[in-house]
Amino acid sequence: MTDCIFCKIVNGEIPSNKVFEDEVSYAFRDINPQAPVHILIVPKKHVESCAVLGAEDEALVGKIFTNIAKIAKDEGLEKGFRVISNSGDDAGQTVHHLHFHILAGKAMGEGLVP
Ligand code: DGP
Repeated sequence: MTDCIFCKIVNGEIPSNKVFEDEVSYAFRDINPQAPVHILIVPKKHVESCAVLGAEDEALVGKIFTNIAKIAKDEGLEKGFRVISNSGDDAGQTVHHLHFHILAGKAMGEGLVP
């Protein structure tokens, strides 16, 4: 998509602090970190959110999650990390390109919703 920020990050039109890349996904540090470690991993292909995933995306999402495990290992997140994907307005999704937040570096407790 031509006006999508994350598509522009994936294709290098907007600079980013890259953490990891493979053939289907790209991971980079969030511009507005909400934890000491805050990484976003996105599919290279434009997918709007979790809400539109279909059977054809199962391998892609599986690969993204094994990549999350790799990133967590490389970043030394042995003490734990949280993975969040906001989908739609009520969830507070601001960038409409599927992304998974990887948050770590502090104790976050048990609650998920403020
Ligand atoms: P969400 O609210 O789940 O849609 O999160 C979008 C995240 O994307 C938010 O934490 C800030 C981040 N973000 C937005 N624009 C940019 C950008 O240009 N570069 C980087 N690195 N992160 C961005």
